[in-house]
Amino acid sequence: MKKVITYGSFDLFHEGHYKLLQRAKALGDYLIVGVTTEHFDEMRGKLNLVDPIMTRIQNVRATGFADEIIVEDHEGQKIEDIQKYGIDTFVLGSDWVGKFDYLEQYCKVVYLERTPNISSSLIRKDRFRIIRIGIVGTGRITYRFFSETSYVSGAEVVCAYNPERESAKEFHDRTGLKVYNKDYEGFLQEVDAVYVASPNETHYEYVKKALEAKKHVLCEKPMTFTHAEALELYDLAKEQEVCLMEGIRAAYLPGFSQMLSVAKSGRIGEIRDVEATFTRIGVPGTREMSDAKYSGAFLEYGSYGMLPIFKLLGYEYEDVEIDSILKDDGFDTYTKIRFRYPNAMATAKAGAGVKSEGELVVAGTNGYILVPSPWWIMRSFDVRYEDSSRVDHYDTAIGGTEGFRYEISEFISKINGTGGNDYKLTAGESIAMAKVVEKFMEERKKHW
Ligand code: C2G
Repeated sequence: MKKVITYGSFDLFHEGHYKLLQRAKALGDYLIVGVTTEHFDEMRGKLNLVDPIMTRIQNVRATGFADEIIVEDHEGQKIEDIQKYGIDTFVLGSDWVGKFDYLEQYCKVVYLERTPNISSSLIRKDRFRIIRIGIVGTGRITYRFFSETSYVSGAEVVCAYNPERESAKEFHDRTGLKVYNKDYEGFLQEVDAVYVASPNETHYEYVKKALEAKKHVLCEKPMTFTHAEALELYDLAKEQEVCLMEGIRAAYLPGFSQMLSVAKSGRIGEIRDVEATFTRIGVPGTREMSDAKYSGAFLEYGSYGMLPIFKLLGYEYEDVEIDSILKDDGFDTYTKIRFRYPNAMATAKAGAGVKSEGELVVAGTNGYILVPSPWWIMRSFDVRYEDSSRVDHYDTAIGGTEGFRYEISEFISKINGTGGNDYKLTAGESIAMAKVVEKFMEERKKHW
């Protein structure tokens, strides 16, 4: 008898799950399905689960494909199960390609093609539904977005759009997803929400069209180059009753929220200064290292620095000054943005092709907060005082390498109306950033 095993959360049970179980069963005579516990999902960093384990087990059972259902509750259990049950084939969907190759020493490992565009037939239409996401642009970041979505229950990337044929083909070859070349409207019809990660100068148009088609939008920063455009897009989103979110990843990390609440609790007294640095030496020739018109240090990384400043001091500053070191063609390799508030100062430093310590320091009248580099992937921070022997240390775990999944999870909970207010990054903060972006663009224009 040939035994097959597969695992999953099987939350919001849908067609993709059904087809996977069906094909897994067909690979042998006896199928064992491991359903994850809430605790295990939390441990492996899977976010947004809705159904309790009993419901998820019942849904798997109802397919009739599973001969036996077990519970997966700890790391390393897959190896134990394979040996315990005498498994011949381990099966998982193609979103996990390569991740379980290490099991090949115990049994055959098969990755089955994921069901690319899950239809609504099996999707619950009541409380929550699966949000079908389309990706606009197919650059490097979108591969990470795609794989991190596997860790967010209730979200599925179903297709992509990119007019550049080569990049589109590569994305299709690597993910199996349908990629639209021309028909943006047709692409929009297939999805509930879009993630816009196209070149900066195209964000506004893509976002606007998506909002007009009543699609929820998560857009990479900077969303627009002008204050008026940002206002217009947020107004449009409101009118169309859809979510619009700017993708400044650091804003959505659990550690960032914790740091903000410690800073605002009065522990360090009154805040007098915020200094945030984000620098990167990227690959020469890439857009973020060479596009003098729509990229550079400020446009790529400036929003990160403005984030803690606006969160901690608000955006009613008295004055802002932007100072850049420009190359001959106008590309800013290093930019400092200085804000003056009635009782505080703040500086955001951004570098593209310049490297500095990527830390965040919040200075107060009783002490200071130090977030070590890279502060935008916040894993820990210290509260320090005049007495240098006193240090309060905070550790905050994040799932995945950069915490992309928290941003996606926030997007999904907002769409489902479970995310509460948009306090993590408000429309007001995002619009205020656009105002600074506009000032930067205006000043740089003078260079030409
Ligand atoms: N799946 C699919 N098509 C989809 C969505 C999911 O084929 N459109 C597959 C997944 O690849 C996985 C199974 O359905 O093999 C269950 O998916 P999830 O419930 O999302 O579980 P997952 O997080 O993939 O669990 O130990 C747990 C496993 O490692 C993976």
